[in-house]
Amino acid sequence: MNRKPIHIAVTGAAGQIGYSLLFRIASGAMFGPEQPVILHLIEIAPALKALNGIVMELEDCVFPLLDGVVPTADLNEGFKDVNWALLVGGVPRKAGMERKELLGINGRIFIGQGQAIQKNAASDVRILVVGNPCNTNCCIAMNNAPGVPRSRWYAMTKIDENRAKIQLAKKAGVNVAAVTNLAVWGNHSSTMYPDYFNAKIGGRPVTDVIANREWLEKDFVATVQERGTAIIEARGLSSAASAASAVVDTVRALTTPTRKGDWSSVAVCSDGSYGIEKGLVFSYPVRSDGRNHEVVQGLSLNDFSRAKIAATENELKEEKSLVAELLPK
Ligand code: NAX
Repeated sequence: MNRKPIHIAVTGAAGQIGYSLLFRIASGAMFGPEQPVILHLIEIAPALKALNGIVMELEDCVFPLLDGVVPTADLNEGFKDVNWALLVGGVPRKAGMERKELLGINGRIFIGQGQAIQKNAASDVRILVVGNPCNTNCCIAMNNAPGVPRSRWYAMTKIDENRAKIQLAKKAGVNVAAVTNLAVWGNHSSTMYPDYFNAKIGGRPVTDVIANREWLEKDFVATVQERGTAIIEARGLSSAASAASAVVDTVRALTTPTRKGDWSSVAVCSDGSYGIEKGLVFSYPVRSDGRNHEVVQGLSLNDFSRAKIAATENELKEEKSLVAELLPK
């Protein structure tokens, strides 16, 4: 094991997602069993005490792949020489807080983080934004770091893909691994569209295996869109372990070659593919060669899919206009 360690920054490291995510990264789940890692754990000052407890627990796990931990509230130190930045931290929406207010509060956080990444990170840095509203937060950070290529910025919708896959697998009575080609389009919000129309089960179109259009268009789409809320209602807390698992899945999907004929969902900066406004951070079906990604082109979309995709694009346009003052001209 003489590989150079990968430096990974995680913001909001003392939060609930952080508590699941850090241990999976340190165990080798993200970059494989041969790859040492150094974790840069970024928090706000009041959370440093709790973060220190997590550092102690990381030490006590004696992970052989964990080559170092940098706990800090200083963005310059936290993002210094990092190869990956996982931007998880943010302020949760409080009772009575308007969406616009949340966009403004969290949006400002992502200005400083984008600037600090540009100033300090390694030249090959890639960034995955998880903290909500993650597409628009990613758009803000990306626009405040013009020196980092736009192809390196991602926002997480893999959790929605995973939620969609398990619903289809359960309905068809198959193992979830049989479900492939599940694209999530648009915003990571209740408007995102899990595309059953292009998805496959055991290599066959979902619409052949589950010949129940009404279930697919209504129950399935609504269940996936509202899964986060259902988990909050049941658990009293938002999804954290499944979110951390989806972060691991996203980074693996981007750093390993995609299986032939399949794809994975992640939000990237739109280049206008499928007629989506350029510059929006929009979830697409994406393939990777292990280093670079490309948006899968030429998928057919029925009228139902087109209407859903237009709705989620409109929401993203509206979010972007609400934070226009945070985007440098
Ligand atoms: P928690 O509230 O448990 O943790 C958030 C952490 O961020 C806290 O420890 C807080 O101190 C820290 N923080 C706040 N401002 C910060 C700043 N400026 N710099 C660094 N750290 C800061 O939330 P958790 O459940 O861990 O969720 C984190 C974020 O993920 C939330 O925004 C949540 O909405 C979002 N999610 C996104 C998902 C996605 O698929 N994109 C799914 C899961 C999750 O809901």
